[in-house]
Amino acid sequence: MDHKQFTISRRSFLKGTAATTVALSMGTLDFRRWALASEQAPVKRVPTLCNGCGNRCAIFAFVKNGRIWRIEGNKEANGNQGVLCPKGHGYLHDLYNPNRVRGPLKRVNGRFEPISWEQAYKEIGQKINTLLLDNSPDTIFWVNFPQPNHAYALRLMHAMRSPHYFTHGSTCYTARNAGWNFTTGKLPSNDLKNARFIMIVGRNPAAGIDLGQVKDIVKAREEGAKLVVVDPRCNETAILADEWLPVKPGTDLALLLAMINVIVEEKLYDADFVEQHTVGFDQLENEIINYPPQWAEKVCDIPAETIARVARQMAGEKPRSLVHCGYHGAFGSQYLNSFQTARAVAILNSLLGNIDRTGGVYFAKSAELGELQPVHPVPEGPLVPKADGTGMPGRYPLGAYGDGISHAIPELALRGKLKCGFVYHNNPLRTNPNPKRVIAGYKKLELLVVIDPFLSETASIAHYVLPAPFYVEADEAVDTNHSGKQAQVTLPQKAVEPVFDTRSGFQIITELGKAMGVGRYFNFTLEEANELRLQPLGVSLAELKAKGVLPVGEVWKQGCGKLNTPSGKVEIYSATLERLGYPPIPRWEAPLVSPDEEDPHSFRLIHGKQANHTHAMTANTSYLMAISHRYDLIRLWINRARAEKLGLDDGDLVQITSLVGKGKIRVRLTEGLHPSCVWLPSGYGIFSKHLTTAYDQGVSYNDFLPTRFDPAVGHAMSSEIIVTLKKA
Ligand SMILES: Nc1nc2c(c(=O)[nH]1)N[C@H]1C(S)=C(S)[C@@H](COP(=O)(O)OP(=O)(O)OC[C@H]3O[C@@H](n4cnc5c(=O)[nH]c(N)nc54)[C@H](O)[C@@H]3O)O[C@H]1N2
Ligand SMILES: Nc1nc2c(c(=O)[nH]1)N[C@H]1C(S)=C(S)[C@@H](COP(=O)(O)OP(=O)(O)OC[C@H]3O[C@@H](n4cnc5c(=O)[nH]c(N)nc54)[C@H](O)[C@@H]3O)O[C@H]1N2
Ligand code: SF4
Ligand SMILES: [Mo]
Repeated sequence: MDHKQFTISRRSFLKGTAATTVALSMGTLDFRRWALASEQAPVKRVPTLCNGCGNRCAIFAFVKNGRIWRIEGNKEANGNQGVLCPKGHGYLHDLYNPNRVRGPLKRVNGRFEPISWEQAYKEIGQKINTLLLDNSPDTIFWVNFPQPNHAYALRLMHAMRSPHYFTHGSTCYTARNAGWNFTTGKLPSNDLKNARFIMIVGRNPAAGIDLGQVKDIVKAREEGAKLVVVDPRCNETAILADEWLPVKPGTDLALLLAMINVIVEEKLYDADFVEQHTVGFDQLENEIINYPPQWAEKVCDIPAETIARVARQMAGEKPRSLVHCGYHGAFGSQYLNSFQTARAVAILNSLLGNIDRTGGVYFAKSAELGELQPVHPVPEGPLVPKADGTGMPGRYPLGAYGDGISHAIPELALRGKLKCGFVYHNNPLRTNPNPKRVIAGYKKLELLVVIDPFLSETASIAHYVLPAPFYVEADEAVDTNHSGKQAQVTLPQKAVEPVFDTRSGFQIITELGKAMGVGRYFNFTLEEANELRLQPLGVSLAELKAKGVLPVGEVWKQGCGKLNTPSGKVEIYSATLERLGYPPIPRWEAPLVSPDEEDPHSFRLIHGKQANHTHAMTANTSYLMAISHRYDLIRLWINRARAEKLGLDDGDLVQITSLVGKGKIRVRLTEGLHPSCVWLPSGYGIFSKHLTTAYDQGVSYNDFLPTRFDPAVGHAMSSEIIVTLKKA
């Protein structure tokens, strides 16, 4: 929607939601009173993890007189290396956001009413048991943002004998992961700091923030490394680069195949590595002759000489040369060819001989937590496979079974396969494609329970909302996400008393287990579970509580060993893919849809992160939204020459229309974008009226994206959108 003037007024900050009930604890929420009382108060420093995004940077929370005062990065952590981003600082203040859910809620005649935790659990448990009298156990599901806490959510689904545990993977990374898994058996990390040459394809760590990666890139650049950024848009990481390659969106595969062509034809590859650690190079040689740079130039719009020059530069620095493993932007879950693009990235790296090498891509050390058994029994587990078809021949055989295809949940609900669900740290109504369809699907459920600190779009239609604590209010399960040259374990810890009537995620999951009749699998406390999980790592919970981050296990050493693929080597040629009916060697595959080149109004809609927002989750954080308004960030990027053909000036309002959606937004004219597309920041378009700061600001790419499933992996293909643009 149109840009509105924005100021953080004390009135809007303190205005609560209609649904909230428990009175504000003014002792904690009134800044002035707190500031006066805390002037002389001692400062407590608590190590914990930021929850402003999935990076979960290690931090210290500084607490004064019961209130969080500021946070600081923990230098020991692999991931953030002592620094924090604006989202982390800004999101912290949502602890005191009056829009928070203040106690359990039940929807009665379309309105939320406060109820006690005990009543909520009792009613949810009874409803599920009644539903299960008529339906099989696999009609229950749980979907969440992947976090260690959720080992217990998976346990809950398994205790209920349902296979239906999902993450957001199908809208984020499943094509990238599958491409790597089918090629090297595992997803590597990037040893950016030690690289001499880095090419990044549609990954933007400077705004799709990864703080450690940005630090490493800066360090490598200081040591003389070259950086090439491939992106239809001159993104924030390109600012650090030697060269920006403005690729036509959806055609990175052509660019990569042509680079492979140059490296193979000119024999610039690491012959020893290829000989010892790969299978299928001969077949690659036969296929790759079809993709010379002159061919690629016509497909991807990067000049043939540039492709050849960059390929030679890259090979010249091998093995301390890498193509970034990717994440979301170009081939996480975007295009029909994303899986093949990820394969091409993996193969190009292997030709550089850089797999598990310093300055290349390496298999980071990640902590392997212990199990709860034999002390606590393992649930019997599901009786049938997932209904979404992940990992099944004939359905989505390349999909990740553990993640499932969460954007299929609405379809499964509409078909009556799912009847009852739990949504935890996930907001499918806003983060899944095609909201009308998602709303129809989730509304069809006979029971929807949402666990969230806020009344998100999804929470707004739930039967029950269980208020999650804000991250600094609760102790949770030990975390392992700070992988690196040496594995680390980390601990999300409570720094302040809960402001509202919330319970920890761990407590909610285990208490739901008890209410749902499977309490025998949840007879442990968080403390006991955390201790059991740390046991094989040789570190104590007490030590972890004090430090926040602890290194565990051996330090990584370079050298490619036996890989976790059927051949034990890099599978340039994959017999598994051949057996499943997919190209065993990457070959060109066009994106599913393309804009009409004859129509000046037709564009591909692409999107991406801005540094001050996480998904659509922080749009309601007033400090972060203030940055958006201050710098006029809620705008659609459009190539200047194309905008002028449509009679558009900078800041004009346009109408965007796709097969499934319509919306209005102001434009930003730029030379820094490929002319075939428009680019939308992905952090806006909140339509939950309970989120008073974010409501009705901007639009979301999901508004325009039809419900699609990549035929092999099942991901959302979230940049396969053609829109028409008209001046509004
Ligand atoms: N600020 C911020 N940081 C985040 C997050 C966040 O929401 N906000 N989320 C975290 C999460 S969950 C993720 S998955 C990562 C995502 O991190 P990234 O993968 O870096 O995320 P994006 O910004 O979606 O995409 C990166 C770039 O891909 C470009 N792109 C789009 N289409 C194409 C294409 O066809 N080809 C090429 N070459 N480039 C293309 C976009 O213009 C964008 O600049 O960020 C993490 N960090
Ligand atoms: N519109 C839009 N859609 C997207 C993206 C985007 O940038 N914009 N990005 C895509 C990508 S890369 C990803 S990874 C997915 C992510 O999408 P989702 O997995 O849906 O995650 P988020 O949007 O980050 O957060 C969802 C909800 O978690 C709640 N939450 C925050 N902290 C907690 C907590 O501690 N406990 C609990 N229980 N809840 C909490 C937030 O209030 C929010 O309502 O979305 C994909 N789809
Ligand atoms: S990147 Fe920023 S928001 Fe994400 S965890 Fe780190 S500090 Fe928090
Ligand atoms: Mo993501």
